[in-house]
Amino acid sequence: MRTLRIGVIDLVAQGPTKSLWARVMHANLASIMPQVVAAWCKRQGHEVSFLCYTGLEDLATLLPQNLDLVFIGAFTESALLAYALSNQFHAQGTVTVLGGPHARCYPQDAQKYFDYVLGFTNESIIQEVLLDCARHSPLGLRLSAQRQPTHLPSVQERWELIEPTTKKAPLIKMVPLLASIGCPYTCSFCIDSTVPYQVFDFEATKADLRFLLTKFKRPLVAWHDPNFGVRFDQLMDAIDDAVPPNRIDFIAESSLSLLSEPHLKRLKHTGFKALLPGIESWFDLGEKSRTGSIQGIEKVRRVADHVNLVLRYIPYVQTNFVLGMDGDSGEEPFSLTRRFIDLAPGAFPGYSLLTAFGEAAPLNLEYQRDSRVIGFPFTFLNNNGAMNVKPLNYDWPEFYRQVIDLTKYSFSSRAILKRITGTSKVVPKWMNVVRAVSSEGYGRIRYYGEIRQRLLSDAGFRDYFEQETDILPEFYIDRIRTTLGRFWDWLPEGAIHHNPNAYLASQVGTPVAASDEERSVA
Ligand code: B12
Ligand code: SF4
Repeated sequence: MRTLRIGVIDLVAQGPTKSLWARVMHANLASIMPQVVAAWCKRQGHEVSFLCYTGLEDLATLLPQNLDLVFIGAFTESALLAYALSNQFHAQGTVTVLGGPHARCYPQDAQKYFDYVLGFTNESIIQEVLLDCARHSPLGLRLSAQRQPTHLPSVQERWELIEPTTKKAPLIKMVPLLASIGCPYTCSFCIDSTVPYQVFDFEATKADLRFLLTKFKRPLVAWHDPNFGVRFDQLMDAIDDAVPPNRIDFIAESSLSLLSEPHLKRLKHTGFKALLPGIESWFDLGEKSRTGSIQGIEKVRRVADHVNLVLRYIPYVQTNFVLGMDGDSGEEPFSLTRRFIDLAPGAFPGYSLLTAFGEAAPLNLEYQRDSRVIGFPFTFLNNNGAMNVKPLNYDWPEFYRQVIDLTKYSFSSRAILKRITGTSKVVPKWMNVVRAVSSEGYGRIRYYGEIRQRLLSDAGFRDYFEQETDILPEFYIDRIRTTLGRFWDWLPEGAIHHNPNAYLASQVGTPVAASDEERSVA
């Protein structure tokens, strides 16, 4: 096979930006898989250029002009940038491949703009793409392994890709790692609810951690495991075997059900500094927060006690909530969350608007069957730019009123002050304030306020939310144009729109073209 000139782009940004958040944090949000794909291509002897695009780089000059093939990793919020880039690369004769959350969630749409759209990706899938390396039009090929990969190239092998990315982060420098993949829980809204839990080889994890100790005085590791520590003792034994106590700072997403006091003691001893447990709802998903069938105020008290316990051991805690779930109705879910903020003032509340990401989760089929999914452009599908599921128990202005009140309460001066006193260390205190006064806190209050105002005053805007028209309000088109900057000119015709019910259509046997069928490779 001839040596290919390959580019791999990890899209962290949605377009060019100079924001402070992008400068400080974007490089810390880099994904692992684009590095893995680049390493697999190198193993095959190809010439590989790698770029983590944080929005600050000049994409045109950083990658060679005459690439044979380019891999792009993208979340749905960056999908339109990915489509524009693919279009630009096609114009130069480069074959394009999309992987990552967007490819998994919206494969039918992505096929229109890429030559290959990858689901679960292992080394053989990449080899297959490299061997074929051809334009596929009008629909790209969908390829997926039958399961998630069982091993990944080591940090040492990927170091030449990791190092330039961490260098872009001026203050905090996180290195992402994965000790496991999938999840044994079955939260019906989650992409991992149907992905079997599997642990990577503990010896490989140990080797990665030992290697990082040779590269940083005090490494900061962000575990990307969907649910860290399911096989808690074995994993912690492995970490403790490789790393002296408290020599590496760790961050992880974990469910409260895994965070018992003995586990917390151990996590503290090992060096865990931040945990992000999901609470999601006061009326649903009790198994995640160890509250079983308990709901409402009783659940609030239990969870607040538990989170306060976590805060005694771990300096930074973010509690994640999903707003607008079907189990919620009226004022109560929001007032309960306000109560929780009073009872556990040290935790940073992370809010997501209910979002059905294409075929991510089984629950999305139900929403599509009930015609409740709205085709907001991908740019806004990041858990807060738009809620693309029509709420079951709220009308839109009322829902946004509740969300705005809750956000204001969460980031009021009083709550910020209580959060400062409720956290023990300087960096967490600082992080809590910055996040509250930045786009995440104050910025969202402004944004949601504008949406609500338009819902009340602009009939066309409201009609779009009520699914009475497909005409996308100018407001959204303007924002996409601003977000994409110079890439707007490369956005393929029609890319702003997608079929919000494509998942359902694929399930009920809508006829598909031959190249539309997904081929599974073991
Ligand atoms: C860890 C994680 C994060 C981390 C790390 C993100 C990162 N850059 O990887 C942090 C906390 C930073 C994060 C942030 C966000 N996240 Co997140 N995150 C996850 C989580 C929990 C695990 C994902 C993971 O790494 N799995 C392990 C990998 C190996 O498996 P995988 O993702 O299935 O990938 C496979 C294939 O997709 C493919 N693949 C993946 N990438 C690539 C790239 C290429 C080039 C190729 C060829 C293949 C390929 O290979 C893998 C192996 O088969 C998932 C939820 C979950 N339970 O899975 C959400 C999830 C991915 N996040 C999500 C979202 C929405 C976000 C945010 C937009 C939230 C926000 N508002 O800030 C941001 C976006 C950040 C960004 N732009 O980079 C959504 C994505 C939905 C979508 N279609 O876009 C998910 C699915 C959660 C959800 N709400 O359902 N997230
Ligand atoms: S515990 Fe977390 S990762 Fe696991 S299925 Fe539920 S939401 Fe998904």
